[in-house]
This record gives sequence, structure tokens and C-alpha cells, in this order.
Amino acid sequence: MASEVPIAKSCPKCDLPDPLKRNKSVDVSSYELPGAYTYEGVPLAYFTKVEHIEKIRNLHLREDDVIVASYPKTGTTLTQEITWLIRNNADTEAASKSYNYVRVPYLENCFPPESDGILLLEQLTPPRHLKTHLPWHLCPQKSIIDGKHTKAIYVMRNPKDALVSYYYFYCSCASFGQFPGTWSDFFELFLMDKLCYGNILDHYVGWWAMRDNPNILLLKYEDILKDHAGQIRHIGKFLGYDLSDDTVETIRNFTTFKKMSKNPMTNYTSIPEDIDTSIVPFMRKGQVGDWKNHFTVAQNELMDMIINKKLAGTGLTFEYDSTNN
Ligand code: PPS
Repeated sequence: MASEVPIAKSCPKCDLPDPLKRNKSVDVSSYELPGAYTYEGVPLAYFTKVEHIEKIRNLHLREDDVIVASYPKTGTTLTQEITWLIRNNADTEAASKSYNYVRVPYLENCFPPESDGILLLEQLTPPRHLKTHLPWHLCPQKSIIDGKHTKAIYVMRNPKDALVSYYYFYCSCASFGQFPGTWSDFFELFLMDKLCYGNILDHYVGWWAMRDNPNILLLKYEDILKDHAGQIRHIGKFLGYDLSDDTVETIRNFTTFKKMSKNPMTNYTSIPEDIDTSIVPFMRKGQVGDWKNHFTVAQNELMDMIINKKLAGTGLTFEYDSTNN
């Protein structure tokens, strides 16, 4: 773990080039996301229009629609790809010809207009999938818990690694203003509850409270990395599929970090105007435990206190270390 205020650097174990040699801080107190506003306590950015959120909340989804939900950087893309393949006969050929964000629209995204999540969803033929980073209270709850039974899969990741991943994404993503600061600046934004989609732990707790609903499956990124095939089977079972060993292996093999990071349909190299992967690759490391290369001792102590406080009494725990990387 870093012992002093860190200058963001790449992991010594990792062979990526050092993407960010930063030692200059930004003024975090006056820093705002482009077009930032707060909706029912949740900080959002310009790419989600206020009127869109109300539309989403009241959206009538189909019985056979599947929502992949998450706080950003917790394993969404991986879960999306696994889910789409399960429900499309493990058709890796089709998945190799279509961008993941076209097959699984980003619901609350409104820009550019042709990438409007609701519009893209309407253009899909069933079985339809959609992705959202919205907290539970802003989601189309009625479609999930009332008569229609749309299924939702919510994936979580240990919050320390998720924040580190989010920092690098903030730096590379134009929609997040290509954040110019250091890791410590970003951590300050977290402490000030200024990150887009709000506090990661509040987000988790909101969805965690729904875990006993039969239409909602909660997953952990670390479990997928530990037992990739087992978690594919687990998702399949939740969606009503009894997957053969061959199908599971096809999906596992297609969704490894190695494969997905090289696949232009999943690695987000296709939209450089929004995600500049030359600053930091979207598929950065795909590991458990990179937080140790970023958090200072003091940041880690503070983070542990926040985690303990926010998760007290919920029964929700995370793995912060892995031997499987
Ligand atoms: S987003 O923008 O919120 O949709 O991002 P999300 O997909 O949730 O998270 C990105 C992080 O997930 C890692 N990732 C993977 N890890 C292991 N295996 C596979 N196949 C995989 N695909 C994506 C990705 O590398 C990001 O994590 P970091 O720690 O930054 O590498």
C-alpha cells in the first residue's frame, strides 16, 4: 500500500505503460462534472437528462427483458457480455459483430441522440437486455417487482478496487470531463459524495435490500474472477437456463479479461471521442487488489471506517485480496 500521498502510477506487477504521471492537484472543492446536477440525492452528469429519469422510473419493460445494473466499474461489461451470450445461444459470432453497447443499451444515456438508451432499447428485438448505473430508487422498479417480472442482475465489486477503476475511467472519459487530478483528488471527490451516481456504498445498500426478491440476482465481481464457469452457470440458472458444459466453456472462454480486452466490441476503443483509451484502457487490469497500489495508509483507514459504518448490520462483505490474479 502506498505510504504517502501517491503520485498515480501503474502497478509494478502490471506491464501496462504508466498512463498517468500526475503530481499536480486540482481544486476539488470547486470541481464539477460537466453539466452536473443532483436528482433525489444522486449526482448525475449531462448525459442523463432529468426528464429521462422519470421516463425510466415508469418504463414498462417486457417480461423477458433483463437489466444488468451496477455502480460504475464493478464488472458491468463482463456481466453484460455473459448475460447476453447466455440468452443468445452463446452466439460468439454475433457478439463479435456488434458493439456491446448496441446489444445492451445504456438506459439513462441520452447523448448523442442516436445513442439514447430508451430509443436503442425500443429498436431491439427480444430477448432484450439493458444496462443501468442508476440506484435502485431511480430504476423501473414496477417492472421488476410487480406482475411483469423483468429480471435484474446487480453486480458489485469491493469498493476500494471499484474506486480506483473509477478514477482511471474519470481521467479517460470525456463525459466525466477527463478528470485532470490525482488519485488523492479523486478520493476527495468520493469523500465529498460528488462522484457521478453517488456514494458507491449507498448504491450497494439500496440494491442489497432487494436481494430476496426472486427477480433480482446479486453478484460479486470477485466471485466471477474466482469461479468464472460457476458464476456463468449461476446466472444461467437465475435466467432459467440449464447450460451444458460446452456452452459454459464457450462463454467463459469468450469473456476472459484477455479476450474482452482485445475485442473491439467490448473494449470501448470504438468511441475515442468519449472514452480515450490512449489515456487509460477501459479494460485496464481486471484484477482484485489493485487498490493497494493507490490507497495511502490514511486513505485506507478512512475507507475502512466508511465501509464499516455504511455496511453495518447489512451482512454485506467484500473480498479485497486475491490469489487468482
Ligand atoms: S462501466 O464503465 O461501469 O461499465 O465499467 P465496468 O465494466 O463496470 O468495469 C470495468 C472494470 O471491469 C474490468 N473488466 C474485467 N475484469 C475481468 N474480466 C473481464 N472480462 C473484464 N471486463 C472488464 C475492467 O478491466 C475494469 O476494471 P479495472 O480494475 O479498471 O481493470
